[in-house]
Amino acid sequence: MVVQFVSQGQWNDAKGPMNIDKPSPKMVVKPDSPQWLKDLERDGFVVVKSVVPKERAAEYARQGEDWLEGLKFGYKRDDTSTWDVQKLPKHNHGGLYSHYSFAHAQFVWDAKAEPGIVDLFEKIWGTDKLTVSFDGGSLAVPLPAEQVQGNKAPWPHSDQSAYRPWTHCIQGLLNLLPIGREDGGLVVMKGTAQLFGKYFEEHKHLEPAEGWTKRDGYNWTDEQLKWFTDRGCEWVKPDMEPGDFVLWDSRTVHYGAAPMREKKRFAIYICYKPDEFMTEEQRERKVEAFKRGYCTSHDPTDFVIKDKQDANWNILLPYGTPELSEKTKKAIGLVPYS
Ligand SMILES: O=C(O)CCC(=O)C(=O)O
Ligand SMILES: [Fe+2]
Repeated sequence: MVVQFVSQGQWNDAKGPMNIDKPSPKMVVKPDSPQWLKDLERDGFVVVKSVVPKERAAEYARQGEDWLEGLKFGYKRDDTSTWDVQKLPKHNHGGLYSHYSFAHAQFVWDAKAEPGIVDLFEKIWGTDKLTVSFDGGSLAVPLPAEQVQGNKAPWPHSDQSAYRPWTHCIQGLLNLLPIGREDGGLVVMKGTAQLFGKYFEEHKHLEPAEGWTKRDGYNWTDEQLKWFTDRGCEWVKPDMEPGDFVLWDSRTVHYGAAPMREKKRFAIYICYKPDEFMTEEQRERKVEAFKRGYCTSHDPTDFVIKDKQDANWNILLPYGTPELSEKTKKAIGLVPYS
């Protein structure tokens, strides 16, 4: 079979890989489930403290610095004069990396294989047969506002199509550096996941002639967000320590705030879903994407390849191929679940 790659640039293509009619997995929440899982279901997000030991998370942050410096654009971790967009590899939103095979760096795979993290997703989905995403991460150093997409303005979005108003994907990120309310980091609007479907139901008249986008993404305007705040939703910017893990329903309105002050913000995006929801075609694409060193969107099953993976400025697998455990190889699709 010839593996078809559909890149993010083609997300709006109705024939894209979004498989709107495909079934979605269900979260397994019972009366005796852990509190964090009940909170995730109720609020659309949750911060789980100390999922990874602090020292190990701090080590991933150091390895993130090695990764940035090792690409030799001129950035030096301790020299603020090099904290400049010209001296950093190409990224989005002030430090979001989805090129240079970020997803396949050894430290990223080591983080994705952290037992505490895998355990969270096993509890969410009630299975240990999971498939993993190749999404990127944030190695955001403080940059002048004019060097950051949108001058560091919020970019509120959901990572799900209006045609999928139910739970379809739970996203996650491992936080690597201490961050407070005023620093860069994930900002979420609590309560929006549960109202996502109602919003589109009540606003059918706003549906464009060509329909809502079928890509798993939706950018919100301030005016639209007022509808949510009028119904009790509120912005939350959690304080986080290295090793804390945030989970959020892809319907939840969120964005990654760029560092506003002197502190860096490092995080690795990590997402697992039940393997049984992946088609054979998706598995073949995923394995091929792994071999090529491509980064994908966050959804481990209905993923798209990030734009411009084969651009002449991009370097695939700059540090070689990662070493993986048997369990991770299964989550990639390299080794079958028996
Ligand atoms: O950087 C962040 O915290 C958020 C990035 C984001 O929107 C995502 O991973 O879906
Ligand atoms: Fe997002």
